[in-house]
Amino acid sequence: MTWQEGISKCQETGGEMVAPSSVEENNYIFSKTFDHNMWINCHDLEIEGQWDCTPDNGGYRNWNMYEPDGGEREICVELEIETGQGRWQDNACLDEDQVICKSKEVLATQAS
Ligand SMILES: [Ca+2]
Ligand SMILES: [Ca+2]
Repeated sequence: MTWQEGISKCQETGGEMVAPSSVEENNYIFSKTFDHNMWINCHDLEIEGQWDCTPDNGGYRNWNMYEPDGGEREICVELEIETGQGRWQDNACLDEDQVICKSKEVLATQAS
Protein backbone atom coordinates (compact mmCIF):
# COMPACT_ATOMS: atom_id res chain seq x y z
CA MET A 1 0.00 0.00 0.00
CA THR A 2 1.01 3.63 -0.33
CA TRP A 3 2.44 5.56 2.61
CA GLN A 4 -0.84 7.43 3.19
CA GLU A 5 -2.86 4.21 2.96
CA GLY A 6 -0.55 2.79 5.62
CA ILE A 7 -1.20 5.74 7.93
CA SER A 8 -4.97 5.27 7.46
CA LYS A 9 -4.85 1.49 7.84
CA CYS A 10 -3.02 1.73 11.15
CA GLN A 11 -5.48 4.34 12.46
CA GLU A 12 -8.44 2.14 11.45
CA THR A 13 -7.07 -0.65 13.60
CA GLY A 14 -6.54 1.67 16.58
CA GLY A 15 -2.80 1.93 16.15
CA GLU A 16 -0.17 4.09 14.56
CA MET A 17 2.43 3.60 11.87
CA VAL A 18 5.79 3.30 13.58
CA ALA A 19 8.94 5.40 13.45
CA PRO A 20 11.80 3.41 14.99
CA SER A 21 13.70 5.25 17.72
CA SER A 22 16.62 2.86 18.21
CA VAL A 23 18.70 0.30 16.36
CA GLU A 24 16.90 -2.45 18.32
CA GLU A 25 13.49 -1.21 17.22
CA ASN A 26 14.74 -0.76 13.66
CA ASN A 27 16.03 -4.35 13.64
CA TYR A 28 12.74 -5.63 15.03
CA ILE A 29 10.77 -3.92 12.26
CA PHE A 30 13.24 -5.15 9.67
CA SER A 31 12.69 -8.70 10.95
CA LYS A 32 8.99 -8.32 10.03
CA THR A 33 9.63 -7.47 6.40
CA PHE A 34 9.25 -10.06 3.67
CA ASP A 35 9.08 -9.20 -0.03
CA HIS A 36 8.72 -5.45 0.18
CA ASN A 37 10.33 -2.40 1.67
CA MET A 38 8.59 -1.20 4.84
CA TRP A 39 7.12 2.29 5.22
CA ILE A 40 7.88 4.09 8.44
CA ASN A 41 6.22 7.20 9.83
CA CYS A 42 8.80 9.77 8.71
CA HIS A 43 8.56 12.35 5.91
CA ASP A 44 9.89 15.71 4.73
CA LEU A 45 6.54 17.00 3.56
CA GLU A 46 6.68 20.44 5.19
CA ILE A 47 10.29 21.38 4.51
CA GLU A 48 12.39 19.54 1.95
CA GLY A 49 15.25 17.75 3.71
CA GLN A 50 13.82 18.25 7.21
CA TRP A 51 12.60 14.86 8.38
CA ASP A 52 9.67 14.63 10.77
CA CYS A 53 8.94 11.33 12.47
CA THR A 54 5.78 10.42 14.39
CA PRO A 55 5.76 9.65 17.22
CA ASP A 56 8.84 11.80 17.89
CA ASN A 57 11.69 9.30 17.77
CA GLY A 58 14.34 11.47 19.41
CA GLY A 59 16.10 12.27 16.15
CA TYR A 60 17.07 8.66 15.41
CA ARG A 61 17.96 8.24 11.72
CA ASN A 62 19.30 5.19 9.91
CA TRP A 63 19.91 6.25 6.31
CA ASN A 64 21.36 3.88 3.77
CA MET A 65 24.43 4.97 1.85
CA TYR A 66 23.68 7.85 -0.60
CA GLU A 67 20.25 8.38 0.97
CA PRO A 68 18.20 10.49 1.24
CA ASP A 69 18.59 11.42 -2.42
CA GLY A 70 15.08 12.11 -3.70
CA GLY A 71 14.77 15.86 -3.22
CA GLU A 72 11.22 17.04 -3.73
CA ARG A 73 10.25 13.86 -5.62
CA GLU A 74 10.67 11.65 -2.56
CA ILE A 75 8.90 12.63 0.64
CA CYS A 76 8.23 9.36 2.47
CA VAL A 77 10.67 7.05 4.25
CA GLU A 78 10.98 3.27 4.15
CA LEU A 79 13.26 0.51 5.37
CA GLU A 80 15.12 -0.88 2.37
CA ILE A 81 15.41 -4.66 2.53
CA GLU A 82 17.99 -5.53 -0.13
CA THR A 83 21.06 -3.27 -0.31
CA GLY A 84 19.98 -1.43 2.84
CA GLN A 85 19.33 -4.41 5.12
CA GLY A 86 16.84 -2.29 7.02
CA ARG A 87 18.54 1.05 6.57
CA TRP A 88 16.38 3.93 5.38
CA GLN A 89 15.71 5.57 2.07
CA ASP A 90 13.37 8.29 0.94
CA ASN A 91 10.96 7.24 -1.80
CA ALA A 92 7.86 8.39 -3.67
CA CYS A 93 4.90 8.13 -1.30
CA LEU A 94 2.77 6.30 -3.89
CA ASP A 95 5.11 3.30 -3.97
CA GLU A 96 3.47 0.02 -2.89
CA ASP A 97 5.17 -1.13 0.29
CA GLN A 98 4.56 -3.03 3.49
CA VAL A 99 3.41 -1.28 6.64
CA ILE A 100 3.74 -2.14 10.33
CA CYS A 101 1.48 -0.65 13.01
CA LYS A 102 2.11 -0.18 16.70
CA SER A 103 -0.88 -0.59 18.98
CA LYS A 104 -2.02 2.29 21.20
CA GLU A 105 -1.71 0.08 24.29
CA VAL A 106 2.01 -0.33 23.68
CA LEU A 107 2.40 3.42 23.22
CA ALA A 108 0.54 4.06 26.48
CA THR A 109 2.73 1.61 28.38
CA GLN A 110 5.87 3.26 27.08
CA ALA A 111 4.65 6.73 27.94
CA SER A 112 3.95 5.91 31.59
CA1 LIG B 1 12.24 14.98 0.06
CA1 LIG C 1 15.77 7.82 -2.19
